[in-house]
Amino acid sequence: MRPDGVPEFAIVGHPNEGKSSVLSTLAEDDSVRISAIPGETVVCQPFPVVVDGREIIRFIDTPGFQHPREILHQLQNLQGTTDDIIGAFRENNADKQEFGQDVELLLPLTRGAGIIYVVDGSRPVRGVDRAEMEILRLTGLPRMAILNSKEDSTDFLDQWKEEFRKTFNVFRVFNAHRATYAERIALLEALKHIDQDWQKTLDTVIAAFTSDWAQRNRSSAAIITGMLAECLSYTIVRNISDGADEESIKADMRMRYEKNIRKIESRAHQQIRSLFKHNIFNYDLPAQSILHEDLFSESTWKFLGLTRNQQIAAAGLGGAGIAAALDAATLGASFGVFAALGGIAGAGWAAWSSKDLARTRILGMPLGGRELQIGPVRNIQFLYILLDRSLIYYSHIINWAHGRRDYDAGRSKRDRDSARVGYTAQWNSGARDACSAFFKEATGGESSGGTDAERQLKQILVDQLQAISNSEHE
Ligand SMILES: Nc1nc2c(ncn2[C@@H]2O[C@H](COP(=O)(O)OP(=O)(O)OP(=O)(O)O)[C@@H](O)[C@H]2O)c(=O)[nH]1
Ligand SMILES: [Mg+2]
Repeated sequence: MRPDGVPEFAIVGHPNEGKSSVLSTLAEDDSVRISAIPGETVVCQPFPVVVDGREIIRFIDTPGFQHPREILHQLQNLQGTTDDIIGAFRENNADKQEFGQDVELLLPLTRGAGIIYVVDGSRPVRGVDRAEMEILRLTGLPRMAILNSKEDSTDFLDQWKEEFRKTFNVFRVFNAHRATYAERIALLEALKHIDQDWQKTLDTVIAAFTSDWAQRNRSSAAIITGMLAECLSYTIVRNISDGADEESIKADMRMRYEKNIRKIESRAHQQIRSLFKHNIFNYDLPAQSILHEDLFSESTWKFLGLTRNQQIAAAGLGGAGIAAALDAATLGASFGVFAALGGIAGAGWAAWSSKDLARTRILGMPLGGRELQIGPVRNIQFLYILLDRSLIYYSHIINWAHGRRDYDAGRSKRDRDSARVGYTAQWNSGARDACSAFFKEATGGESSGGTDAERQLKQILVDQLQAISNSEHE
């Protein structure tokens, strides 16, 4: 622990094992330099974690060990001659160029930093690893080992665990590319046990992490409800003169209408992305994600939002007779029912209206032609689709480990064609009532800010977001 009371952890290990990746994920910092070429990190660099303007924990990125056997040998010789063998080693080798990185990486340990030792658990234990672990043991500092497997192989995990037992009182499997929020918290919980003196401070760190996360979820819920209100109430109005080509004007209005709604949605998603500190890299979503489909595509409307029966109920059609009739009418073509209910295929989800301008006068002159309006949204299914897309986006964002710089294809188990993929189909009738009330307000020209319906929907979202955070990703 540092004199300033901020717990400090040095992330150390062999070159190219994933030290910087682990740090990037733990500190939620995508500015950390990561590379497939060993020797990317050459100097120690602190990465503070700041919550509410206060630094609560600090991780130090360090270069990898270059000469672990030689360091160990020197440290063993220094034992008994001084209390500060690390300091003495650094002094003795300060001007030896080949030890430059070794001297550098040991610096935070002279300040009493806790140690997080990172190894790639998908390869076997070697002699140099044992030398490194022995060096760390000789420092006498609180330490934890992390198995970060770069490949899927688990053949060597037991070997590593056995080795760790000799030198570390705490070790964890932690995947820098796939760790979720829940796994980050679990790692911090484990870190508590490296030293009794650190327990209280780390409890404070965990509490700060958790409440910061809850705050981000509340902000996300507000962003989503705001986006919904904006999209649902959105309208475009245009005056058309007598004899104008109404069909092409309508097509043009529809295009602009959809484009602007896409923009409102995408802006909200980007806001969520930066809330979760993904600032630099614009990762691509997994190849099979339904989010690759356009908001207005048939697949989107088929796989997200309310189930067919829920839609029938929401449309007020009710009754087994109607359901059966629809079934018969749409046999073999499940999409048909969405059209029947004013779904995307019928393009009836947005209201068209027109007003005769013949009697409207400006400065005493009668106006000819008509006023055409598209919007607000008419089909409540659209609300659920926007909700599902936001929730799926949120789930990807929070599970994008910051240390991961690309998506490995084919990871997801979620099979888009075998099941519905949205969240809202699971919502109970209380939640759906809140959605209906919110929809009515937003599309009825009433303000949806600060109303009971808005507050209720926000709370439902906060609970849903927390549930997604606590669940295992795909
Ligand atoms: N698939 C996979 N690759 C990983 C993981 N962790 C690290 N890598 C990759 O391994 C390489 C090295 O990662 P770094 O985090 O830069 O490793 P480092 O230990 O900091 O390396 P130096 O700074 O060079 O000592 C990069 O190409 C990473 O993308 C992981 O959990 N899964
Ligand atoms: Mg590095």
